[in-house]
Amino acid sequence: MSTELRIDANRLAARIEALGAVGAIPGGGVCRLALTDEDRAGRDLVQGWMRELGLAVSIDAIGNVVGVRLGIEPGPPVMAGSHIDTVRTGGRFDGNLGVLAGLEVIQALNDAKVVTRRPLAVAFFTNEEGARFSPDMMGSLAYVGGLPLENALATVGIDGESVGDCLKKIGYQGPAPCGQPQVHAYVELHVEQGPVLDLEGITIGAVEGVQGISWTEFTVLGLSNHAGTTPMRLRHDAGYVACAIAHEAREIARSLGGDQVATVGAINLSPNLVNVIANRAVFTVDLRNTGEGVLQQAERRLHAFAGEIAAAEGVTLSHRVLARFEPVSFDPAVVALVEATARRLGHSVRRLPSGAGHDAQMLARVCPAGMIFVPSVGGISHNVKEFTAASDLEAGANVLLHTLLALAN
Ligand code: HGY
Ligand code: MN
Ligand code: MN
Repeated sequence: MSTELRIDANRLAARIEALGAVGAIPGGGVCRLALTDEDRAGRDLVQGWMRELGLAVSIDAIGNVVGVRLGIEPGPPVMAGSHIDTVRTGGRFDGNLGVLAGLEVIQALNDAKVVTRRPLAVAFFTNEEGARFSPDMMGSLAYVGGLPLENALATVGIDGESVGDCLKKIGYQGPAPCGQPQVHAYVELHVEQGPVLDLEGITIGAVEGVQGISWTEFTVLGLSNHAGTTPMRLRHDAGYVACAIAHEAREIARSLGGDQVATVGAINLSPNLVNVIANRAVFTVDLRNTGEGVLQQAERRLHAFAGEIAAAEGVTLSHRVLARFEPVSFDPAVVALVEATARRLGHSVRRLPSGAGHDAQMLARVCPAGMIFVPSVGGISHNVKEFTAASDLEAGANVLLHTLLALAN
């Protein structure tokens, strides 16, 4: 009977549209930075859908929201989840798809009056993006006990506000302890956000794991001076040092090759004026690699270069780690189940690693976890142009439905 079970693609599309209207920005994208009013509005909308579907909803102390559907037997649920916070120039699918497809699975089971042996749950985790408050995957990391709650609440974001204050302001500092309910198994449907599936014309990705992530914020302090009167030999130019390190980050990625990536996404100079030598530069370097050893090599080279160029320019350099996660491998049985389910439903499928971080990499610390990818057209994401074809959204949600059914029965 269950092999005929399918999700309702139009209902899923309607919810993606409705959630995409919350914090909508020109070009078809979304801006719902974690713990902002837009995030609250998105949370309220999704929580309302959870309740309409009969889920028992709990909100924990870091604002993670979990809706549980009873099974025939009590016990830890099989969970589908992701995030609904976005980067400032987000697409409508990043994170949102995994949560809304989870709700669509629940509604399809409700319509078919199918009750699973184990309970099912749908969750969205707080601040997966890490764009406002570091690290990324903060809520799911706290959920699995990888980050003490008080540290998470005390974290100050890029605009000077703390997680705890913002959580209170939007009314999502919940009563449930982090980590409840415990999870039997976790599956996350997500857009690939990279070019692989789209380029190869493959519908489903059976994700084998997530690459290592290293986020560092550097602060360079130099000496402001006149851009016209100061001879080059007398300069202590924070802007020059920041740009030199940014260039070196790219050089390191080029020379290491393979999976190594490097990004300087945020850079602030002060006083940031055309005719004043910058006395202060604050910027971030995002390094990632599927291999922990090579990632550490990249980090060593970056810090060695930064130290040398700072000494040569006579500026002071400090840094702080914003996020550092080693590569994660998903449970081989879950990866195989995703692959087999995709095949059984008649979809092309291949295994691949995830270039992006995901909540699934945190849940993998406490239960068997895996991910299902669907193609991102042109590999575009963290960009309002992010797009996935309706047929691929439907395929991914059906693979999620049957993967969850297999794990829950
Ligand atoms: O940065 C990431 O990989 C994710 O979008 N948080
Ligand atoms: Mn995401
Ligand atoms: Mn993202």
